[in-house]
Amino acid sequence: MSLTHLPASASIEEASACLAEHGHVIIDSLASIEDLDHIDAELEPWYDAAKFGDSEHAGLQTKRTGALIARSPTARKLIMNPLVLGVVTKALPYMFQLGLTEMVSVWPDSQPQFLHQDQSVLGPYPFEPDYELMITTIWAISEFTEETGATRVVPESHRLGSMLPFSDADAVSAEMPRGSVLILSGRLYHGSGANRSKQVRRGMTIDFIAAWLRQMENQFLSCLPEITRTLPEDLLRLMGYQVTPHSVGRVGDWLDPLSVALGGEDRLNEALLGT
Ligand SMILES: O=C(O)CCC(=O)C(=O)O
Ligand SMILES: [Fe+2]
Repeated sequence: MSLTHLPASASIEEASACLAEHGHVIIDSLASIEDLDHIDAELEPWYDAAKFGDSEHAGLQTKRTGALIARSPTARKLIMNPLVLGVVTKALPYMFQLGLTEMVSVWPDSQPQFLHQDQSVLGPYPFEPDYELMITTIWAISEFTEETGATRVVPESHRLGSMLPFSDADAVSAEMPRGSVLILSGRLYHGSGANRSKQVRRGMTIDFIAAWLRQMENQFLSCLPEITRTLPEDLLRLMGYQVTPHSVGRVGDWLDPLSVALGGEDRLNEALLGT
């Protein structure tokens, strides 16, 4: 079975239809090579500093670098990509937020990661097989081929339920050129491949989750206040500085977290203590 690719000119409706039907869609060459090179340069100091995973699930030959909003201004641009956000808006219509920003660097001689659903990080709840809570996006910062350890995907597995034991033979490698993005349902089984090449494979994972869920990477503390105050409001809302239509996320006396965050410590003092 082959995976579904669309060109960068695809519409939100086309990409959303593929995601709903197949549980995934790949948008080829959506980001410019220049942006990818900037991301690599901005994150270079953090790449080697990261430790290898301490379990087979995390990947014994895999390094994970988080806090990408704080560390990489160019990553913010990819996070705010209008086509991707349009697709996520359709998949998670009752408001969503960032759940995780993480560069996944799969080093040579790695083992394949076990096939899993990303929504399993939320815990072993009896999730409805048809209800979407999470959309994962994986940007190919380096080239994704079967040899470099491209993410492996079990097509159509998003409606089959949780905790299923898929085998390597069920999975297809998401081969894609640099700058492409693989968009996955949080219910779709997938895992990184074995890197048999000589280069490190870099995939930038950006997860989006329903706005009422707890973030895997706490966005409020993963970005320093002095950086937070320089960010555009739409990115801040995505980080969680927003109130859901049912008023989850408010501060103190029904205040909007965005105004409190942008106002700094003085605004917080005034809002909470009246001083
Ligand atoms: O980087 C990849 O290819 C996928 C990693 C992954 O699925 C995960 O760690 O949850
Ligand atoms: Fe995953």
